[in-house]
Amino acid sequence: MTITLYHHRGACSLAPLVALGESGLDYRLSVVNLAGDRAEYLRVNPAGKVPALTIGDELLTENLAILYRIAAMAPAARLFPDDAVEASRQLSLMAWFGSTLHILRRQIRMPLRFTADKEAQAKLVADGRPKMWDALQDLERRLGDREWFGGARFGVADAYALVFYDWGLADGFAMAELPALTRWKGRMLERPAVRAALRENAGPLHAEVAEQPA
Ligand SMILES: N[C@@H](CCC(=O)N[C@@H](CS)C(=O)NCC(=O)O)C(=O)O
Repeated sequence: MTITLYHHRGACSLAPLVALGESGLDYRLSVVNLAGDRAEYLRVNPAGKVPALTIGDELLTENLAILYRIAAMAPAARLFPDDAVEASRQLSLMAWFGSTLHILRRQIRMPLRFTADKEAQAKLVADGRPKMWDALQDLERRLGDREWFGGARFGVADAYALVFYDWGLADGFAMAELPALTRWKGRMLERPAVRAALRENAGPLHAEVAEQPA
């Protein structure tokens, strides 16, 4: 069955791109340009958002579900815990990524999604930036002294967290002031699949790996 990931460079679809690389699964990458004509992509995913994963004729959307599915399709890669307690903690973390970090990012980068009122948009951005910084500091605390968001080993939660680290850099937050995340980012960039995914992306981490040998 053909697996295809639909990705927009610089978008949250970086997470499944990293996860697919780590999984060892065979997949096709389809890079879409959400800033351009979406007509063709809307035939694949009528919601028009990325990521989308197609598995044969099936369309799967939402990062949380896509990451879980990639891990389930590649059990040997051990990208998601088998243990129910640890699995529930990972789901809690990734649900927070989607419900809080991602929505704050939308607030500060796409306030038009919330209101057409220009003054209200400026207020959303101004109010959202300190909240985003608080959330990034929370991300730092959640990692704490663990090596990986995935727990004892790298997992799909790490692939997802990389999106918010990269966006933090892109949005001018002082990521270097977050020591645990900075060390984790160094470990992430040592992984060949992470570097390969970042080469297909856009943004600060893309620029960092683009200069390095594969
Ligand atoms: N909850 C969805 C969010 C997907 C999402 O909003 N993706 C953004 C890119 S990061 C997108 O496609 N934006 C285009 C749009 O909203 O039109 C998920 O986690 O997969």
